[in-house]
This record gives sequence, structure tokens and C-alpha cells, in this order.
Amino acid sequence: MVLVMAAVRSLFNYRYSIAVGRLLQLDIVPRLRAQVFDKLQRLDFRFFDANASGSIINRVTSDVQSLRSFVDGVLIQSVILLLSLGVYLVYMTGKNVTLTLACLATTPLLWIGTTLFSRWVQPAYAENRGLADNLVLALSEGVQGIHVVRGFGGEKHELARFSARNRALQEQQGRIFRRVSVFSPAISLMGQLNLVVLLFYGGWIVRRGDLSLGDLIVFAGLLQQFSGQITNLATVVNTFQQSLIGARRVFEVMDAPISVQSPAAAPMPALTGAVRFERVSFAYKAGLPVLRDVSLDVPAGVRVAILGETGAGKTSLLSLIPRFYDPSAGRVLLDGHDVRTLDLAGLRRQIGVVFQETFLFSDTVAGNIALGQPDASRDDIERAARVAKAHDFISALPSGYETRIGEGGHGLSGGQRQRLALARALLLEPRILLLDDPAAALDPGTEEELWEALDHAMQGRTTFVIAHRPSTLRRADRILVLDDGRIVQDGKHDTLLAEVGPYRRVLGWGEAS
Ligand code: DCP
Ligand code: MG
Repeated sequence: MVLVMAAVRSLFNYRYSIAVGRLLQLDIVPRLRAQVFDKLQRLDFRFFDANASGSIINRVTSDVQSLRSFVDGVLIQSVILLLSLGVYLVYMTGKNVTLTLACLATTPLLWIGTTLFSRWVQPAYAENRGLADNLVLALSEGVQGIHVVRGFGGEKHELARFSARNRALQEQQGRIFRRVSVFSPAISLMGQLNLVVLLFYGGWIVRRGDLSLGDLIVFAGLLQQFSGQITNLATVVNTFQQSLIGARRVFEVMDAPISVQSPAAAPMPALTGAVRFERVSFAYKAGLPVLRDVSLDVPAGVRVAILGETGAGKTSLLSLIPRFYDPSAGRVLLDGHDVRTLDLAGLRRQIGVVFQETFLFSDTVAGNIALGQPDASRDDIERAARVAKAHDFISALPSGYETRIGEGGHGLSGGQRQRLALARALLLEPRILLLDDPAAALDPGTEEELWEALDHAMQGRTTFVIAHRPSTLRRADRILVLDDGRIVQDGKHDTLLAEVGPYRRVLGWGEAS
């Protein structure tokens, strides 16, 4: 019998591991991970302003694993635990009811111990995740910022920062480990207390003649098994608290509100590109306005240049047009439609953006240009690249448009990367083009060529360009001067030059006399 039971037990254990492994590793965890990533892709910029990348990475990689430990180490283990406890209890009550009750005398202690432990360990696990986030952040910054680190000889400092966080995490893990190491034997001790109660009380009723010695021995054996299962409870409780924290962190992402939402069944009319700001105010953090009461009316096809000192709100102003953020007051209108009423994806497809800091993916050159339009033909990609003055250097790359560029666009110069970003925006044939300081990466000669090409490509389309070079400003139909979130000057180059105002100062012409 013992042999058969052992064989059956092993077989079940084997089947159990396979089934759980398949269920969790192959299905649930990857599915949850994909869902979290999907949600991240839809979350607006406010979420990313508020959450450090280390924390986001940890939530998608390690915290989703807590679902696995929950199902595996809590759900299934609890079922096994309850079932076996139930079987032992039924068996024991069958032998002797009062003796069974006496043996459960320590249950309240067990309950108190478990509650105290949970209350302590939960914040500790939350703290643990926070420390792990810091460590991942130090790692990713140390790698992504390697150029700056080297350039400023910051290796020692980075290493010290990383080591400190590494140590903090390790020490905190040690503290958790010590508490868990106390909890588990304590639970086991409570189980042994039951045996003491049994021997005293059981011995007494045996002497009274109400129970045979043989039954007492059987009872003691059962109680040993029962206590063994109770000890498992410690592990289950610990795993439960741990996975609870992980799950909370995953669901914080899943439940994070998306403030920039596409309205349901929103219309997407073909835009001509007229942009209107109606008394727009905007703040990243409540109480710290970045744009104040900005009103603006730009007919389609106009080229607007924006200039102003650093931090004036230029990038912020542009970011309201494709709804990277929504204004805190006022409205942004395209062709008379409030942008909040338009289909979000459709809206962004009609707006080409070249950001102040370009980002290229570890993909081919063609793949990077076709980001917004993956089914674009090679001809279209080449045409966009020509306009962006990128075709020549792309053709000179080892595999032309099929050249893979390294992570973050390494292997290309800063100007080349910016031109790829411009080609990416032009490929969309956008009605509105937003260029955040593109000239920073261009020499004056190339800039002149670029503007000529853009004049042609952007015929009849609206362009907003943040620029500080007189050559660019002179070409603009209209110049906005931004100062501390307000439009303080608005007009053409020559007019503004003649005016008293910051335009002359920003351009370095001195104050008008
Ligand atoms: N700001 C913020 N949170 C962000 C971006 C900006 O709090 N995610 C703040 C920093 C500035 C202000 O908003 O004080 C305006 O920032 P902009 O990026 O709009 O400033 P500019 O584009 O005008 O500055 P620059 O010329 O340096 O690009
Ligand atoms: Mg800016």
C-alpha cells in the first residue's frame, strides 16, 4: 500500500507541476505582460511624467510574475492545505470530538501571529519593490547615459550610486528574510503546542479509561500530519503578501486613468490645417501654469515660427495640438473642431511631429522612417527622405535603407538622426507639421536647402517651427514670441524688429532705440 501510495503521489506531483507550469508560464503571465504593455502604450504623457522608468520596467517584468506566485503558491497551495486539513479534521473528530477541539486550542494564537506578520511584512514588501525600482533606474540611466557618464568622468559616482542602491535592496531583503525566518518556526512551534495539549489532556482521558492508548497514539500521529500542514501556512501567507504587493503595482498601471481619451465614434474630417487656440491655459503641475491665456488664430497653409527663451513654453504650446496633453482651460481647435472631439489616432495621423529630442528604434533606417505608416512603399519612404535631406547619407550607409541602426540611433550623427525624424514626419504627408528646433542639427547651408524642400513639400499645409535663427525666422509668415507662457509679440520679422520688445533681445540685436 505504502509503495502504491508513494507512486501515485509522485505521479500526481509530476502532472501538477506540468499543468501549473503550462498554465502560468506559457499563458497567463505573457498575456498579462502584453496587457500591461498595451495599457502603457495608451497611457498619456502625464503618467510617464509621474512614474520613473525603473518602476515601469519592474512592473512589466517582475511584478507580473507575482500573478504566477499567487496562483501557484497561494491559490493552489491553499486548496491543498484546506483539503488536507479538512481530511485530518474529519478523521480526528471521528476518533474523538473533545480531543480534537482541545488540539485546536492554539488556533487563535495562529490567527494572531499570522495577522501580525502580514501587517508587518506587507509594507516591507512594498518598500522592497520601491528599492528594486531605484536599482533598475540606476542601471538604465547608467547605460543610457553612458556618453554623459564617460564625458564627465562620472563612472565612480555612478558605481557608487548603483552600489548604494544595490546594498540598500540587499539589506532590506535581509530584514524581510529574518522576519520570515522567525515567523515560520513560530508557526511550527504553535503546531507543537497542540501536541503538548494532546498529551496532557489525552493522557488524562486515557487514564480515566475513556480512550484506548492505541487510539491516542493514532491521534498523535494524525496531529503531527495536521501540524505539518499548518507549517505550510506560513509559506502561503508570506507568498500571499508578496504577490499582493506585486499585483497592486501591476493593477496600478492597468487602472491608471487615461486623461487624453479618444471620444467614442468620433468623426475625423479631412483637415485643412487651420489652428486656433482659444484662451488656452496649461499646467503640468496644478498651480504652476506654463501657458497663460494664449489665444491664436492660424489659417491653413501658414508657416509660423515660435521663439522665446528656454522654458518659455514653446514645446508645451505645440504639444497641445496633437493632444499630448489637454489644456487646463480653454480650447484648441482644428478647422473649427475642438481637438478633444476628434478621433485621436486620426488626429495624430494628420500631424507630423519632429521632437526636440529624436528617438530612433533599433530597426532598419526604412523601418524607422515608416514608423507612422508601416505599409508605406519604398518610393514613398525615399521621397520623404529626399525632402528631409536624408537620402544622400542613407544611400551611403552599408546597406542603404536596410541598414540596421543600433539602439537609440547610435551609428548616426545627431544631424542625421534628426533628419530621419523629419523624414518620418513628412512620410505621413501631414496637414500640420510641428518642428521643435530642427535647425539645432543643421548647418546653415543645409538648413536653407531644407527650407526650400519643405516649402515645396508643405505647400498649403500649416507648419509650426520653433526656431531662433534669423534665416528661418525671415522665411516665416508669422512669428510668435513667447515669454513665460504668454504670446508677447506676434507679426512678421521686419515688423517685430522695428518694435520695442523681446524679439530684438532674443535675436541679440539689442533693444530698439
Ligand atoms: N515642464 C514641466 N514638465 C514637462 C515639461 C516641461 O514641468 N514634462 C516645465 C518646464 C518649463 C515649462 O514647463 O518651466 C515650459 O517647458 P517647455 O518645454 O514648453 O519650454 P520650451 O520648449 O519653451 O523651452 P526650450 O527652449 O528649452 O525647449
Ligand atoms: Mg522646448
